Amino acid sequence: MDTLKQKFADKALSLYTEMRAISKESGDKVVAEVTLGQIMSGARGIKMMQWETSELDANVGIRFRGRSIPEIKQLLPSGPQGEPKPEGLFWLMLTGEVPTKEEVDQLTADWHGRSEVPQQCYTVLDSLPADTHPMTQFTIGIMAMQGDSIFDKRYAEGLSKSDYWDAVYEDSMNLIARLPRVAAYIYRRAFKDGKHIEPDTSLDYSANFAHMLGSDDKDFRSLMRLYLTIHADHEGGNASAHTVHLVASTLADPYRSLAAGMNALAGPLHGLANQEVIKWIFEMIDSLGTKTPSKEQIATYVQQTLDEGKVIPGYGHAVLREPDPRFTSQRRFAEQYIKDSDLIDTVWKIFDVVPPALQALGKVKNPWPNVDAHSGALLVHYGFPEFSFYTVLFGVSRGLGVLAAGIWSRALGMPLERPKSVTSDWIKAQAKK
Ligand code: CMX
Repeated sequence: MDTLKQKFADKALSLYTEMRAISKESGDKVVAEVTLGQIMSGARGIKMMQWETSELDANVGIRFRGRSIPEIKQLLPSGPQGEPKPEGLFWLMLTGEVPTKEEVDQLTADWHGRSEVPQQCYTVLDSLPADTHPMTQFTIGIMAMQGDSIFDKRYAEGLSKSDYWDAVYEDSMNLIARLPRVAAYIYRRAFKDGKHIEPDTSLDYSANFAHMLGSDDKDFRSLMRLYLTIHADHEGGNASAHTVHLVASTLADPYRSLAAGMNALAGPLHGLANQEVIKWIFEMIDSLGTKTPSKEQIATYVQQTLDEGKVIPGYGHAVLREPDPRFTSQRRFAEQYIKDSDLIDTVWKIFDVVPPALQALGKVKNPWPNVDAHSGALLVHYGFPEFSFYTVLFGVSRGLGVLAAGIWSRALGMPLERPKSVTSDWIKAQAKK
């Protein structure tokens, strides 16, 4: 067994035993109450699942195994310019330990060794019109590899419950290794006349992905390291993570559960917001007829968007109540690496204009930017203006978090998820009480 798998197995076994004992001894303990308002507003804040890999604090933002984004940047092994490698984050999420540089290098090599994509995936993708939305291609590409599921095969042969995690681990590692190749294939067929670029396994996970997309710029490689790290996980309740968790709880294999989660990520209120942000900015620039709009012009355009009954993409959050540290880390990256970009200046002006406009509505709980408010402008700067592809980048990263969490779910023996629904009659009756 490789070092990572062995480390995980040791930790998982002891936590499994501990959680079983807690469930037996304290399972009846009341820990929260639920209001009608929470039931009627998308289950906001209701604690109803266990998720090992990260936890979201409304004011601090995401903490991966207790470490905030600034701490992650300090602690994890990094690329040449200091941005953390997502391999290190995956190790941390799975084991709770900060890996050494050697351990991260081993993981990079392991993923390279697993990254061959089966031909049928490319054949299926090639059968789709090249202008099929990249997120649709991505989920189809993932499903086209489902026949390779080790969990599916071993389950059909009669897999013991205690070995579920092992098969899910193998599927998850294979999927994570293959996702950048599938994503790059989709990008090159959709936007670069199908001229594909062979992987370079001398590079780390992120730099190789950047290379296959078509960029060997060292700053873009650093951006990819940061991007793939900060988008990976945002606790379990967000739509993509929760979908993966729910579907996997039926013992659907990681290919099926990840594809389901990617469809959730493709909604404009969730991951697709990263394409919507840049689309909205481009439309604003077109409509105002200037690449350097003033704050006053932006404020007028924001108001017009709100008056049309639309949301301002990249702003607001279901849990966060402060500017998203994932936004802040991208802003710091831009300040460090990018000088004189009209587009990035515009993103910063929007940051000054939108929060007061949303606050003035009197109903928006969080007027601050989320992760999606900045990412597109960075990608455009490095030569990737094809915004319909952006959610695929998010998806490659999200795979790291949800698959790590999925390995934990099977190792801890988590059951089929089945919360209770209620009818409007029940709600009316409760309201009268
Ligand atoms: N622009 C305009 N109105 C907004 C808004 C925004 N950015 N954010 C919230 N509101 C509105 C809501 O639509 C809601 O209006 P109604 O009561 O008329 O339905 C009201 O403010 C209250 O919403 P909330 O409780 O503050 O926010 P929710 O938890 O319901 O929704 C979110 C959160 C993210 C869906 C919402 O803020 C939004 O639509 N943002 C824009 C889309 C976006 O950027 N999504 C990406 C989020 C990050 C991610 O998941 O990837």
